[in-house]
Amino acid sequence: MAWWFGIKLWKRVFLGLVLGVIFGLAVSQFMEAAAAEALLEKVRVVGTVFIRLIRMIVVPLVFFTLVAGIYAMGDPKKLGTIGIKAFLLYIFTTFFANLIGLGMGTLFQPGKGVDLGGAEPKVMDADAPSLGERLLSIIPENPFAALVEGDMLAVIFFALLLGVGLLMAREAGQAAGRFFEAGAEGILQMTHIIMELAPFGVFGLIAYVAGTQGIATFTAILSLTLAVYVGCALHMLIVYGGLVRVILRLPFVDFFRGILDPMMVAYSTSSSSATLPVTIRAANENLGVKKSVAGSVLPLGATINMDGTSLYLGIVALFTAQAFGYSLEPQHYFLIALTAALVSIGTAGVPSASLFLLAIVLEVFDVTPEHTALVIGFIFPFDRLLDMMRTVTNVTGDTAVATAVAKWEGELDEEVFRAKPLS
Ligand code: DAS
Repeated sequence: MAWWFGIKLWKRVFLGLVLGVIFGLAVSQFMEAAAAEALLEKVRVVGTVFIRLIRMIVVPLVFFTLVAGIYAMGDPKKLGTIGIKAFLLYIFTTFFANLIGLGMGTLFQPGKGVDLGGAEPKVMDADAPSLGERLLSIIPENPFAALVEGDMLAVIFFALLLGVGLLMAREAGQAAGRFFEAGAEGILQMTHIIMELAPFGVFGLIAYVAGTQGIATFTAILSLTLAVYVGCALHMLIVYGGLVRVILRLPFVDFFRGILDPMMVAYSTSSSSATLPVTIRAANENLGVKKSVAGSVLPLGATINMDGTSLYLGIVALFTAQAFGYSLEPQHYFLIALTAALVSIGTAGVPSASLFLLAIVLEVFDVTPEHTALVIGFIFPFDRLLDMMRTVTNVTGDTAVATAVAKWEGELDEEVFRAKPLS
């Protein structure tokens, strides 16, 4: 068995992913439907166990690493500069994500000639909170309720303030600061244990998706899938690769090699927040991003920085205009980009979260509620495929911003960045 642990973790996870696709497609091709569904449900259980385990540590991890991260800064003013630099980089990278998204939507014309008439209309839940309500809910009325409900934005807001409070308490805050640092370390170590299950969990998740969605999904929305996959790949290579290589003067390959684990987990779970423990561990242990930055910028990014989502929403908006024949004026493109960026800030880091906020973007060029329901109904069965790629992009963007902020703040250990990842 030692040989198994001798293989790098990301290779084991990748093996799980590839075998999962092969197994899922084989089962759906060669077994009769009911038996195949029953078998895939059983295999999926391993994936569900894995997802529950990493979800279990997300809220305590974010709370402990954020308080410990702020406390490790030693100076509340540092939080300000780190926050401002991170936020400016979020805007900078999202701007390019929107350009690429609208470019892909125009280039691939994914909606041309697509007949959505047969789709089962899907109306989003009318009581979804508006963007304004969502932004106001960042301030928790009861932080313990926010922790229990896993309301990430509220947990982040409270943890930021608590960290600053402990810093201002000086000696009186030391014991608590150390408590949160120890707690964060302990929970991060739990990630190591949980990640040993990743290859099997990813196998179960992907086998189910491949077996139930099958190759047919690709053909049904091939051009939409291609537009999203090519757009996300270009964004990651050019924008994040360019940020790391050209602006930070750091080796491009070492960056992507250092985040293969979180990229695999993001692709398999389609959830930025479920991937967060792996993202924090990889940024800290493989890229040398110190805890003060990894513990503050990454939880924030996993919640409000979603370039893949913004890129995807732009493409789906053009898909809708092409499929139903809405003519777009130049200002519509700008408004689609702006709204997609805002919606991506409000998107939760969970599977298919942004698909149900699509209506906000489609309102920009007065898409009828019927057409909106038809588009969501058409994409929903396949959205997992698109969500996997946009979530990888979201997580990669968070890590690129954390690396940049750490480098600019002198909180990046370049020795570690350039070294081969250990696990
Ligand atoms: N799946 C979301 C995430 O976790 C992104 C989305 O739904 O667009 O990042």
